[in-house]
Amino acid sequence: MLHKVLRNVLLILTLSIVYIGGCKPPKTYVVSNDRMGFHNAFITCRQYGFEPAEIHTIEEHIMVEKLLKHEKVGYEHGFWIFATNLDDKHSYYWLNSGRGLFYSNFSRGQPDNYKDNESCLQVFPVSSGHLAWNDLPCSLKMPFLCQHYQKEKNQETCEENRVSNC
Ligand SMILES: [Ca+2]
Repeated sequence: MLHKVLRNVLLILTLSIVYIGGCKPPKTYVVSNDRMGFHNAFITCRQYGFEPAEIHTIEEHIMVEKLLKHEKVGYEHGFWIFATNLDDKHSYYWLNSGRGLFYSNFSRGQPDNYKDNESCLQVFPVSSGHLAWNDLPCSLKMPFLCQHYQKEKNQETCEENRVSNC
């Protein structure tokens, strides 16, 4: 009986790994150096044919760090990422997907809602090679990040695996 339960648990774990590691197409981030407010930037990502960028994991945060080579430190050298708390001042969420911030990487003391006027998130250089998150007024004009999912050559196979395995 116990063996049967353990075998079923292992099967579920294995299928979860297939789904996460094998079926999800890789995400790529894209930088736009056009400076605009948060909402215009959000729309512009879509006009480019991309999604507004979201950072859901430490691995994705590191991807962004590798992408944004920088020499200068400070929030004025940051990029919009698309989380906001405009709906609920106590809770940030990703505007495109509607997901909560299950992962975050805020700079020390942030988000501070400075002058009760900060509801949109940026990622900015805090030291050489490292980025952190900060809340800012949504009207500030800043470069921004978009994202897209790469379609792999074997995506049809991947879709078939998802139907049969997941
Ligand atoms: Ca802030």
